[in-house]
Amino acid sequence: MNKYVSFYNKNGYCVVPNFLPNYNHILSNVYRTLSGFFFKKKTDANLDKILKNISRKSENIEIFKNFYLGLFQRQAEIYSYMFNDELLKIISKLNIKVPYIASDPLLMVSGGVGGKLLKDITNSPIHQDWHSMQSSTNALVCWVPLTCYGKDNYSTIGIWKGSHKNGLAKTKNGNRFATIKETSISKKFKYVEIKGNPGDLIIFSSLLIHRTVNFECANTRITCQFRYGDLSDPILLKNKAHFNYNHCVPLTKSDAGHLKEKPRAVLKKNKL
Ligand SMILES: O=C(O)CCC(=O)C(=O)O
Ligand SMILES: [Fe+2]
Repeated sequence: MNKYVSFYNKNGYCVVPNFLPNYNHILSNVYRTLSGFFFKKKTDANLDKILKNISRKSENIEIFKNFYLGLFQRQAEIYSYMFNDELLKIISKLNIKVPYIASDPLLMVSGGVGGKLLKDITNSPIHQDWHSMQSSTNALVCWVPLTCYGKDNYSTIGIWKGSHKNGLAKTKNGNRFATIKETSISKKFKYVEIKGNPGDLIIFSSLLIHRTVNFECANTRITCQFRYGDLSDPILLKNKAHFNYNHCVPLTKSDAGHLKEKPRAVLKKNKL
């Protein structure tokens, strides 16, 4: 473990290979969730095939975007992984003393057919997660790809090694992220694109500068993300216990008038 801690402190990230050997379990649930929702049948077909089938009907594209942002990313099973003992042990070694959940855990689809459907919803520009988390200084992101990343035609993230040490960078407001100009990043920080296998755990500081790296015609990558902050950091009190997370934007324009189908009253009938 110590080698991960010293690598993390120096570089702002570390990779724990093969952290989640049963990643396939989540992955096949994801397939079943998607095909169950759109086709009312559960299949184990591969992700790109399912997504291609979904995109065949043009009306599905909007539904898929809504589904992805509002419901799909919040499947109950993913929440249970936030309390994984091993994960909590590792983040405590990385100096998170009193962990709290700085954002809902997320499933993220990137590249391939999924990336084409979601466009800029899923393509992150150069950023630090701290801007959207506004949590403790030591807050961190655990990233668990359920597919390969950075190889075999799967997208990945590019990071600037050690850039967490410079604190919060200057940004301009983007659509979904506070964005950093590449030219403003010090040349001291070496840029690397990480690659590896499904089930690896990549932990990075919320201050590490990074971005999505997308490959044209790639396969669809899918990643679980867990973000933790530390209640023991005095910065939280200074920020008046502010809680912010605006990454996975919920559906805000709720206009009941657009609903075609309303829940039927079953209460009277069944005398519940
Ligand atoms: O998985 C990715 O492509 C990067 C996502 C990311 O950086 C974020 O959601 O903050
Ligand atoms: Fe990020």
